[in-house]
Amino acid sequence: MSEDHAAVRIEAIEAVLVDLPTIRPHKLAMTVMNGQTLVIVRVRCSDGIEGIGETTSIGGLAYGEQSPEGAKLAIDQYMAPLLIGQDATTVQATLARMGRQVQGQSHAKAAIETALLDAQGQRLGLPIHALLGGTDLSSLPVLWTLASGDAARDVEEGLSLIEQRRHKVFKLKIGRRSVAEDVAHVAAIRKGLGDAVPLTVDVNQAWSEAQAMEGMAALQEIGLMLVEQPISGRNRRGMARLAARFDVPLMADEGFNDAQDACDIAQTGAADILALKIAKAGGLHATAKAAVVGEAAGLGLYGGTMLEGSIGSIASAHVFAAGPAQAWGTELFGPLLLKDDIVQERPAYRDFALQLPTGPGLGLKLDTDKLAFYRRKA
Ligand code: MUC
Ligand code: MG
Repeated sequence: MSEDHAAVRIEAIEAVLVDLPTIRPHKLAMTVMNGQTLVIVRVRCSDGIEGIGETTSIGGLAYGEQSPEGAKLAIDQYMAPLLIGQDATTVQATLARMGRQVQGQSHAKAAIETALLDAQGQRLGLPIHALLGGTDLSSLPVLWTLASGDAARDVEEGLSLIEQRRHKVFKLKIGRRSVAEDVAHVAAIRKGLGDAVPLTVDVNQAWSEAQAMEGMAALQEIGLMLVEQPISGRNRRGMARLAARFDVPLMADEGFNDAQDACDIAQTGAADILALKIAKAGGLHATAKAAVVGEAAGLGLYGGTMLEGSIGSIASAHVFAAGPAQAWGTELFGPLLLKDDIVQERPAYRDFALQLPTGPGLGLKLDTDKLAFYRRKA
C-alpha cells in the first residue's frame, strides 16, 4: 500500500459558536462577564474518528484582539479549506503548512490543534499529554478568581471554597476603581480570609505606570503572592522598571504570548513570571515551547486561562502537566464559572486540584444535545 493510501485525511471541520451563562457576574477591569462564548471545533477524519477543540476570549474583544466570532470566521473561511484533505496524523507538519498561509489567529489555531491531537490520541489510545511527552501528575492545583466586585461577598465565597477543599489560593481582579479603592478592596479580602491564604491580583493593564508605582507599593505591604499585568502589556520597559523596583513578583499576561516573547521578556527583565495560555501561544505545542524557553531563562511559569470551558481547560491541563512545572500554580477553573456544559462528563475538581482525565485524547466527550441547545442560532 502506498503511503498516500495509508494516510488518514481530514475530511470536515465545523466551528460552532456556543453561548453559556456564568454562575455570577465576573467583574474585570475592562468588562463584566455574564456569559461566555466558546467556539467548539469538530474535526472529522477519514478513519471515522472525530476530534474536538475549543477556543474563546474574555469579554469578546475586551481582553485582547481576537474574538470568538473572528476565530470562527478564520476557521470557516481560511483554515478549513487549507486543512481538508491533509494528513490528520502528522499534526505539527499539517499545521505548519496551514500556518504559512494564515498569519496570527492564535485562538483559532489552538482550537484546531486541540481537535487534531484529540483525534490522534483516540487513534493511538493515548491521552494528549502522552503525545506531548507524558506526565506522572494526575492533577494540577487550581486557584479561583474572586471577582464579584463586592469584598464581603468575595470573602464569603473564598471561605466556602476553602471549606469545600476546592480552592485555597485566590486571584482578585482589580483596576475598575481608583487605586486607593482597589487597595482597600484587597486589604478587606486579606483581612476576611486571613494572612495565611495566598492572594494574587490581576489589573488587566488598567493602570498607568505612575498608578502602578503607587498601587504596587501599597499592595506589597498587604502581602501578595504576585501582581499580574498592572500596566499595558506593550510597555515592556515600564514592566521592567516595576520588576526592578518591587520585591513582589510581577507576572506578564497580556504582554506575553509565545516563545519569542519569553525570550524578549527574559532579555529585558520585563517580568518574573509568565502566564501561559494555549490561546495566546497558538496551540499546545507552541505553549510547551514558550514554557521551555521561559524555564531555560530562569522565569517562573504559571498555567493561565482564557476562561475556556471544559475542552479548552482540559487541553491546557494536558500541556501544563506534560511541560515544565508551573511552580506558580494554575488557574484552570473556567468550567466552574459556567452554569452548564457541552461535554458529557464535566472535569472533576477536588482536593484543591483539577483531576486530569485518563481517557484517550482529551478524555472528554461532546454532549451533542447540549451543544444543539446552547449553539448560537443565526
Ligand atoms: C486574565 O486576565 O488572566 C483569568 C482568570 C480570570 O478570572 O480571568 C482570566 C483572565
Ligand atoms: Mg490576566
